[in-house]
Parts: sequence; structure tokens; C-alpha cells
Amino acid sequence: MSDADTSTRQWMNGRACPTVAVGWQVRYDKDVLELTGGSQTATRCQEVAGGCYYIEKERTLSWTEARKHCQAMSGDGGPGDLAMFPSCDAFNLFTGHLGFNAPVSTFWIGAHIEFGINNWRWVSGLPLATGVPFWAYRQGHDSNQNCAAMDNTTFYQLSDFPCEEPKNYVCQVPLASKRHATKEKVPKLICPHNSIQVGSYCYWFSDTTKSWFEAEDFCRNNFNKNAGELFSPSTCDEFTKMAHHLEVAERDRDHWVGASDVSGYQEWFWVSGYPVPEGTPFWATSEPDDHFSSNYCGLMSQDKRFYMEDESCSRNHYYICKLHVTEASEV
Ligand SMILES: [Ca+2]
Ligand SMILES: [Ca+2]
Repeated sequence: MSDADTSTRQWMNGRACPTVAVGWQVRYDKDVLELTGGSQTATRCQEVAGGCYYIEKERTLSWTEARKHCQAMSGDGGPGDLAMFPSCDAFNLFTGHLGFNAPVSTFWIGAHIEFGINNWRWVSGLPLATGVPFWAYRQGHDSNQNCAAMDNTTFYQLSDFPCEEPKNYVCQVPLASKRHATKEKVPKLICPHNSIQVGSYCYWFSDTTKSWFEAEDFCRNNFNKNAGELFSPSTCDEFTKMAHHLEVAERDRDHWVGASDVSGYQEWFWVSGYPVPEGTPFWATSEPDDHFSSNYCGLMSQDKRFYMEDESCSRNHYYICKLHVTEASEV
């Protein structure tokens, strides 16, 4: 056994991802799904983000045919299906994996509209809202485009396409010992200084505009012992909750957030000290793109569904302070 095998087995609780049939003919119920263009008859699924995935990089099929192929695969947890990413973190890890390991292409995944308008669902039946964190901001609303794919032109964020278009695809094969998601416990906070709780934190939303530096200074030097910083999400989930809050409550306003290009050479950091990765989940399609116009500060942009874009730091915008709220403030 190679070293790579050993580490995979440890990570998957002693079991490797299963081998699945990918050859010329795959049985699906009583039908035979004719597959063309495959060079192998079987291959091992890849472990990414704690799940087992098969990434079809050569053959292209319609969404329905691709789904049949995935359903003909199986792990010890049951039959496969087109890949689903119920968590923001799993989605991000997977887009990163495709960026490094896949050819420049578009991959069907397990999300579609079965009926209605804009009624996106994962193939499990769970609803899937457009916008942050899964979708390219302009995508998800095109008529007669009822199937979702991860598209390389948008850092593998989701786009809608006509279901009959042939594309590469990603299958997911379930393992029996699936870790059960523990239900997130959201603390109930008393938010001071007219701040508002969104998710697990207290945020203060400005009613006037400032430059990025003035806004960051304001967040740090006001609010007494609750002084904080410009909004710097520590998780994808925190960013998602903020984007959804802004879409509902602050929909006509752009907001400065605590991201800046510290060197002016596309080295983006949160003011909390963590790097801001390119692509998913924070940036709008093709952003940041105005490096040569000295746009070194991050703005959550209402016309980009509150994904971030780069903006000139000296412009005035509304802003969001993330306050420091101690345990004692909890009820
Ligand atoms: Ca589209
Ligand atoms: Ca820009």
C-alpha cells in the first residue's frame, strides 16, 4: 500500500472511497445506459472534503443521462447520485479541488428545477437559494435553463444551463458511516449600541457613509468595550448569513467590509488577519479586477448579490462593524 493510500484510509475512518463502474455500458435498473468515450471500466472515487466523488472529465452527457450514470454507481451507503454540496465549506473545498485537478470545463451537479420558476432544489429535495454562497451572481434565473453546473468561468460557482446540453459531471457515492451533522447552536446575544444579531454575532450597520479607512477606524474606536472591526467573516457561513441579511434588510446599499489588498499586489487579507481566498465564496464573478485602478478595498455589492468587489478605498460607502460582545452579554 502506498503512502497516499494509507492517509486516505485514515481520513475515511479506515475505509477508502469505493471503486465505481465507468465503462462503455452501465446497467441502470432494467435499462442499459449506453456510455461512449470512456477509456476505463472502473475507477476509484476520490475523497474530497470528507465525501466520495467521481469526476467525469472526458465523457459529456445531458444532465438526465449523467444522473443515470451516477445512480448506477454505489457505495456501502447506497446508490450514488449527481454530487450535492449542502454546506458552504464542502462546496468551497470542492471548487478548489476542481481548480487544481480538473481541465477547464463545466460539470453537471445534483441541482435542478423540476417545476415552477426559480424553484431550485438539490436532488435530495432540499431547497437551494440562488446568490451567496453557491451561485455566480448573475446566474440561476435564465429561462429554459433548469439544470445547474459548476462552471470554470466563474471559479466553479454554479450557473444554470439547458438540461440537454452535454457536459462533464460529478457523481457522489455515499458511505455508510456518514457523520451526522450536529445542529448548529446559535447563541442569543444582547447586542449593544443599536447593533443587530445576525447568525452568532452582533453587527452595527452605519447610516452614513465614510471612506474605508475612516470606517475601519470608526469600528475600532467607538462602541467602548464592544469596539470591533469592519466586518471580517471567520467562516463561509458567517459571510453567507450576512449576504442573506443584506438582501432582505439593506438591499439598496453597498457596504464596506474588512478586506483589503495589503500590498497592492493582489494580496487580500481580512482585517482580522486571515487571507481572503480568490474565487469562492467571497468574490463576485471575475472580481477583484480593478487592481490597476488602485482598487484595494472590499465592498459587498448590492448589484452583485452582495458578493464582494474591489473598490477605491477613498470612496464613501455605508459600512458594517462587527462588535466584540463578551459572554456576559449572553442571556
Ligand atoms: Ca445561465
Ligand atoms: Ca472590480
